[in-house]
Amino acid sequence: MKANAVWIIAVAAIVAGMIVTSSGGVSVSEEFGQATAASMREASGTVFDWATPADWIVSGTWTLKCGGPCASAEPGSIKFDMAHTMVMEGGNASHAHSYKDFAATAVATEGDNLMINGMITGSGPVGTAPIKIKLTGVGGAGMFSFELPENQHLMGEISGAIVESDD
Ligand SMILES: [Cu+2]
Repeated sequence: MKANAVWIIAVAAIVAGMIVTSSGGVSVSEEFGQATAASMREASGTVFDWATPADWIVSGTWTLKCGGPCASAEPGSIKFDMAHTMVMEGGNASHAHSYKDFAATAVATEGDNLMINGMITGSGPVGTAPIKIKLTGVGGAGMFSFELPENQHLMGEISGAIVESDD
């Protein structure tokens, strides 16, 4: 009986050690594949916000691919795509915009935030315009926003979420 008890304690100790070792080595950020503002190479997510001057509901998706860490990427290697619908309260005047030919001019990081400025061409009355893209809280419950500061069709900062980000 005594020998069996020792054997059981020894096995239990080994199993407990294996459990501690296997769970102790993986950090939460690695397990979920989330990037930091400094290491992030690509991200994608949603746009969902109100826009002025009319009461437009803007809803869509975006994708950012930097071909390396965005924070240190050459502006020429940064690809950004976006498409969204615009619909007035009550479901009127529904239409869509797609964007192409993004050309980054500046990239900056500040803590968990990543800012990219550039030019983009949006379909319809958006046209070719400067765009400011902001990813805040990269690595956590991150937010996305864009602004077309010189555009009259889609005014103000339009927000959304970072759904996925990868190193
Ligand atoms: Cu529109």
